[in-house]
Amino acid sequence: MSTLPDRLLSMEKHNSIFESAVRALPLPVCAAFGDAARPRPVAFAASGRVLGTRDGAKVAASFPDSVAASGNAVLTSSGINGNAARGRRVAVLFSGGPAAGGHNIVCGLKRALGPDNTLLGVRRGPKGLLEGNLFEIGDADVDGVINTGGFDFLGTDRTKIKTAAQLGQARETCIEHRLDAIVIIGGDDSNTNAAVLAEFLFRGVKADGTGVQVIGVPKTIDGDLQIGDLLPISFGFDTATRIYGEMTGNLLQDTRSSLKYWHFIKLMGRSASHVTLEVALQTKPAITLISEEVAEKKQSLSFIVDQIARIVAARADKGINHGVALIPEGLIEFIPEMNALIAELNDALARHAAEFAAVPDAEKTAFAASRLTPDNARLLASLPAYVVRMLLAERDSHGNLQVSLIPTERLLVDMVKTRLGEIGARIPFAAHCHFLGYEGRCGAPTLFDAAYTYNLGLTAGSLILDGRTGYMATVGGLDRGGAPQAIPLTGLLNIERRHGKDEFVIEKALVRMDSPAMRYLSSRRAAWAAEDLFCSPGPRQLWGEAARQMPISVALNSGAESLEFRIG
Ligand code: FBP
Repeated sequence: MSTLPDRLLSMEKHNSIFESAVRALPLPVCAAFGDAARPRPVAFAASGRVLGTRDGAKVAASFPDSVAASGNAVLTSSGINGNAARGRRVAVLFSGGPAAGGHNIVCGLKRALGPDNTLLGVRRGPKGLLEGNLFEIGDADVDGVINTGGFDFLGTDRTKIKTAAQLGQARETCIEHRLDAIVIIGGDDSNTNAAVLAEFLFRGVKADGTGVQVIGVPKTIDGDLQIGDLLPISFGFDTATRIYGEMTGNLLQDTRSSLKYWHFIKLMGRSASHVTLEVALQTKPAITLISEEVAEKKQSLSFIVDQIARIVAARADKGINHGVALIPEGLIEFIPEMNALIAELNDALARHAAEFAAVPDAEKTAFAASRLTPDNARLLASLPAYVVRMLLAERDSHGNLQVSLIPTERLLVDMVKTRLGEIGARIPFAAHCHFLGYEGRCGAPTLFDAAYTYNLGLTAGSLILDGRTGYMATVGGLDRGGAPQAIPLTGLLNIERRHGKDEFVIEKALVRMDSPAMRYLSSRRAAWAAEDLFCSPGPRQLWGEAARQMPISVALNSGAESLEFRIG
């Protein structure tokens, strides 16, 4: 009989009671794949729906092989593939920030490929592909990671495969490892990369002159990779928002229990506010800022502070000296005057990079200010040192400001405090700041994400065995049983000016003011500010009624009749 210390020892390396239990969790599959216990790959046919963008002609000129092959037609399943390819060697990689459910894509892919094909994992993301860092994935490997969170099985990174040299390296890896296909699991940029790679590898890689297939899979907790009804949400969003929702709910419960604190919570999502919107819909806090609304209504920093101070004061009048404010991570870049300042700073710092690096720390702010227009220099001088430090900090590998490092929540608390002082009345305002970000990216997937990603893996594998390339694997009809489908990547590309250059991109989907989810928030926000109407979504569940919930914003925006998702 084993002792308790033995039992504890046996739980090391991903064998907690929970992890062991979730590995046995059965996953539903779309009816198209047949029996859930032995899903089979499907074949695809054009659905009659053709995609096009405003830059379609330029896309066709730069991606001739891909566009000629797909005709930019969306594909849907035409039934079990009785003629599925065999002997294929397929590589899979993660790209960008982690998102819950990634491991299940690898599992679904392995199941779809079956014993007649070989699945290889690429370690450390796109960089690993360039370096040829691959290993064969066995059945035991996928059994060990199914339904677990994180990307740690393979690792990830943010390398973009863009230059001729990088494309050449990727081709070398394909030749060295005799690859027939690559699956790239990533966000908007990574799927753009997948389109570029699909075109580059379309032909002439193998000795017989044929190419290597490339399939993208849509990932990001930020929720900013959406394509109408074809892709209502990327995977990882549900898990992240449920984790933040639980934590926000707990804080709301604390505010009403201890009756003395405000909590300003910044939520991850560097460009879009989908995460913040979803957490607001789940928890109903007193204040929710939405970056896209701030930009659209051209709200200044001072206006935002005023609005918050007014709500704090009105609640204080009723004896409510507590509350929660939700703040999107990317807010600062959406405030018009801050956006102008950041844009000018980006240019100035890039132009004077060497000089700036040589300037002593104490003189960096003055140096930067001297390179700005008077308005921007004044704005920079008005900001607290802890914000200025981050505004001047090193850009990320793509030249972007690292917004997650800017303590916007602290800036707002400090400014609201000052504004309340100016109002005159002695309004109690004790505030704590939080940043909920990394906590949500690697949690064990919700049932929604676990089932969704397993089916995405089955879809990606099916596309490969059906000989397709240049598509994004998706699953449609998530409230109606689910159906495998494929979106031609070239049908999503547009041209955007980035860092002074025209680039093909898949545009980020921002929160739209006229979306049903945003309209719902707008209709309830005043009531949630006036009194405590919050609710606590609780911990995410994998069994029972609460397990079957899909994101509220996704249900609202897709016109679903309930919050229940249905796959299989
Ligand atoms: P992806 O777009 O790659 O999915 O990553 C999104 C994100 O989680 C953002 O919300 C956040 O700003 C960023 O990653 C942080 O990235 P890093 O891991 O590089 O700190």
